[in-house]
Parts: sequence; C-alpha cells; structure tokens
Amino acid sequence: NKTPPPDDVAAFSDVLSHSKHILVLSGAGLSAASGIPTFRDAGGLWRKYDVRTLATPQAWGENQSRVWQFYHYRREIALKVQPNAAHVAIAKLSIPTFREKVAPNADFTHVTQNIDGLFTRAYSDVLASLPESEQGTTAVAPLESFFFEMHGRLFDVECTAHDCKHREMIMTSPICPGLAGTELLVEEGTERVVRRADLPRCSQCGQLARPGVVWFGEKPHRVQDIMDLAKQADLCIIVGTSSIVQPASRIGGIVKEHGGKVAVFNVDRSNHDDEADFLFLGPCEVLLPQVLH
Ligand code: BJW
Ligand code: ZN
Repeated sequence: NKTPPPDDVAAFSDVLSHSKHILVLSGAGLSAASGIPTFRDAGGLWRKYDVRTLATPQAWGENQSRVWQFYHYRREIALKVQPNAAHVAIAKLSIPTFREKVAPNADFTHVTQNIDGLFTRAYSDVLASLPESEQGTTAVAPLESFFFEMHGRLFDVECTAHDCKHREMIMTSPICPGLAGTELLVEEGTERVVRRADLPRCSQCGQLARPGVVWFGEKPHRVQDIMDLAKQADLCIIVGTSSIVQPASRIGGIVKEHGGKVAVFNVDRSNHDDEADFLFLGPCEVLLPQVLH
C-alpha cells in the first residue's frame, strides 16, 4: 500500500502542474505520525471519556475542571512532539521557491481542522532552511493569508466574559499552576478537581478563560472565506481526515461541483472518498513527500 501506482502519481503530477488554485484540507491524520492521537481511530478516549463528548459546550458547562485538564494534557503532548514529513511536504508547497517546481502557476491555501500548531512550526523550519537571500522574498505573504486554523488553536485561550472575549496565545507549560501534573493522571478514577479559581484566567479582566478551540455546535473560524476558496480551487488535496465533521467535510464536494479535482490522502477509506479523482491510500507522511515533489 505504501507506494502508489506510478500512473496515478504521473496523472496527479500533471494536474498539480497545471493547477492555479491549490487548496489543502487537513485533519488529525496529518499529525498522527508526530504522536498526536486522532479522534475517531481506535481508542478515542481520554481517561474514561470519549474525546468527542469532551469537545462540546455541554461538557464545558458541566465540568470546566475536567475539560481544562483534557486540553492541558493535549497542550503538554503538543509541546513535546515534532512536525513530521507530511507537515514539511505541505509547508514546502506553500513556499513559492518550492512550489514553482511542481505547480508554477498556482497559488496556495491550507485549511486545517487541527489545533496543534505543528504546521506553523514546520513552515518556520522550512523557511529557516532557505538561504538567507531568499527568506525575505518568500516570507512576504503572512502565514494568516494562506493558512486557516478553522477549529482554533490549542495554545489560544479565550475569555468567557461576554463583554470581554479577550483572546491570546499562551505557550507556557503548565498553562497555570492549578493544572500542573494533572496530565499524568491517566487512570480512570484518579480525577482531580481543580477549583474554578485555579483554572486559567483572562489576563485582561480576570474572569475564567476557556480553550480557544471550536467545539461542536460552535461556528468554525473564517467559514465564508474557506467556502469561497473552495469554489475557486481547481485542486483540493484532502489529508488525514475522516471527513465526517461539517462544514469541513463539505469542502471536497464544493470543489468538485465547481469543476475542480480532489485528491485524498488517508491510511484508510474515508467519507466521500468514492468521489475523489485521486485516492492515495497509505500514511500521508510517506505518500505526500513522494507525490508532491
Ligand atoms: C491518517 C493517518 C496517517 C490516521 N496518514 N491518514 C447533529 C448534532 C449536533 C451537531 C451536528 C449534527 N449534525 C451535524 C452537526 C454539525 C457538527 C458535525 O459535523 N457533527 C458531525 C459529527 C455529525 N459540526 C459542528 O458542530 C461544527 N460547527 C458547525 O457546523 O457550525 C454551524 C455553522 C457552520 C458554518 C457556518 C455557520 C455555522 C463545529 C465542528 C467543531 C469540531 N471540533 C472538533 C474539536 C476541536 C477542538 C479539539 O481538538 O478538541 O474538531 S471535533 C474533532 O473532529 C476536531 C477535528 O478537527 C474534527 C475532525 O476530525 P478529523 O481531523 O477528521 O479526525 P478523525 O480522527 O475523525 O480522522 C482522522 C483520519 O486520519 C482518519 O480518516 C484516519 O484514517 C486518518 N489517518 N493516521 C493519513 N498517518
Ligand atoms: Zn476577559
């Protein structure tokens, strides 16, 4: 499964080389090889809880201590792991110096459902590896202009006070003393209750802060911009997502409706992949570097 049929690679490279608007959509499978668990593959549990039930406003309403411990645990993992070859392959495609070799006429956007910040780190690493003379010229497009983190960011916190809503990035480990060490409690029944006063607070108004991520029932970031990009894209590369969660799961279909091609990279069959023009089944950290460069 690990080496795709050469005909498919050749046909894909041809489409890539003629493309004008490339849209990459990524999900948890992109970061799997870095050691970040996915949501819906085997497991999907933290302590005894289904991670899907924790990523909800209901869970937050019921138990802020538990939800903060879940996100604290994931922050600590994300701080320890490294971007993998799939992040690097996409980062290269986002940088004109590299992209001009495989898709000379294309612009590029990356929409991710991931909150782990690993793509940003891979992008910085790839940029830093360029000769100094090129760093200035390729870095002209700010990352936010072509990289959309639609489900928020693990290192962002957002104030829960409606008249404040202050949002900021906090990378410190632990995020606050009250959560320190709770990432080590993995056994069922060892739950610690962190008092509300000891959970992360807003630096502006002192009220309770929440993780800066998008839970079920909440509106993802920049949805309208993303849907507009999908209408324009002539090539959509879908990487490591089960394509179950809306509205991200609709992006491939929108690209197709507007005449674009869709390529899916996934270790397994995924939702809607029967509609893909190219299906590269295998680990994206192996296949993307082979197929994109
Ligand atoms: C590899 C690999 C390797 C492994 N190489 N591949 C009924 C009730 C209530 C709500 C709804 C409902 N029906 C529909 C909804 C809407 C809901 C929804 O879609 N629910 C479905 C589950 C049915 N969606 C929402 O609520 C969204 N909001 C919304 O729709 O607002 C309305 C609106 C829209 C537009 C405009 C205005 C208003 C919000 C969704 C928020 C999702 N949040 C989470 C948590 C984020 C924070 C956190 O991380 O904790 O986002 S849930 C979780 O799922 C996370 C992920 O980003 C998201 C997608 O998961 P992903 O990335 O696909 O991961 P997996 O695990 O599912 O798949 C991994 C894949 O990788 C697998 O296919 C593997 O095979 C593969 N893989 N290793 C390649 N090495
Ligand atoms: Zn505040």
